[in-house]
Amino acid sequence: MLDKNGPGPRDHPEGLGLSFLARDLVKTPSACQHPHRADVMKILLVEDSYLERHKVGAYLTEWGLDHVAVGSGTEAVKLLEAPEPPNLVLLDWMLPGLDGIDVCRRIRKFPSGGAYIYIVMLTAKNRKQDLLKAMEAGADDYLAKPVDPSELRARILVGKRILELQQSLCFAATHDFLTNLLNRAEILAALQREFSRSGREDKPATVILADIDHFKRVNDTLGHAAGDEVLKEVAKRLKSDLRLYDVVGRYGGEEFLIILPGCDVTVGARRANEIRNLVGKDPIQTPFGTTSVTVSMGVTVTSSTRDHSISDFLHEADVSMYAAKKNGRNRVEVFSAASQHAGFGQG
Ligand code: GH3
Ligand code: MG
Ligand code: MG
Ligand code: MG
Repeated sequence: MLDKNGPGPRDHPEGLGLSFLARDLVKTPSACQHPHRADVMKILLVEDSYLERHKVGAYLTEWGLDHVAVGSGTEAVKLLEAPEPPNLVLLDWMLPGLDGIDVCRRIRKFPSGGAYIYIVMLTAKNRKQDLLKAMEAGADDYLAKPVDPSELRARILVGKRILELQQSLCFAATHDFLTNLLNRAEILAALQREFSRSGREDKPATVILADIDHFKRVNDTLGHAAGDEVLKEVAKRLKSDLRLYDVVGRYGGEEFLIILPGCDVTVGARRANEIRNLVGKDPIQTPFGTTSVTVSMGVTVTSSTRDHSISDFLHEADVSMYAAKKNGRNRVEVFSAASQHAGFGQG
């Protein structure tokens, strides 16, 4: 257990807090991770009484639950506003400074788009009007103190189930069902975010539009089901060459959009060519037969000095991708404002 407030050197808030925050620095492109791969539940215990915090923390440790503990509402809000926050909060009502109700209200005002935070209020108060107040402030459940371990465990089980359900729904709403890549709306949202960020920080981002060559032939010769398998494998290969902050999504039927933050046009074109090579290198085996596919790619780069919107960059990537088709397929073309296109041939 990470107790950020307990006494003694092992419980020093900075030391223990750091490892938690360092782990949180690993960002994901979307708030919704694949439900099977995600750490479904991370618990935050907010309790100002050291004895109570220690007691509840000991239960959580005994049940093998990933958790961190703090002793004030202010610390809780700070942790919840950091990247990859805990998603189930056991929240004491009476706290110094920000109390449990204040924390609830703050959590519910967080910008939408983050993962849902499930709140269980822990309190000695048990009058009906208090319950209503907690629920109105945004609490999902309520547990009377002193905490009974069986009741606590039951409440946590319900919370876990709700969080799993929420994550499945969130993943389904933001990802393509066939390839598990980001869907069109999400990759466009990621492009918008990256475009704003690259403008703010004055750093380029490479945008790549990749289209499978002669994909219709795969469907025509091996069947639509084989085509689906090929799309899944191409998606896997596209993803396998990306860094932590790169994003890829299914833009259309057999078209994919890749965003490489921080890559200028030279690096972006080189990386596009590496990805292109990787996709076409090995044949793809499907239960319906083996085939090989290649991709044509159009590359452009965002820049704060050009008066462009994201649809302009998408248009540039599209124009370049069509130039790659025209120039023989299985190649990368880079958009250039001066000549419209500069070639980046087969490798
Ligand atoms: P080009 O090299 O010019 O891109 O040729 P192409 O055959 O890839 O392009 P075209 O636009 O003629 O055909 C795209 C094909 O992709 C047609 C469509 O049936 C197929 N397709 C789109 N989405 C899916 C899908 O989800 N599954 C399968 N199996 N096929 C799909
Ligand atoms: Mg208290
Ligand atoms: Mg196409
Ligand atoms: Mg195609």
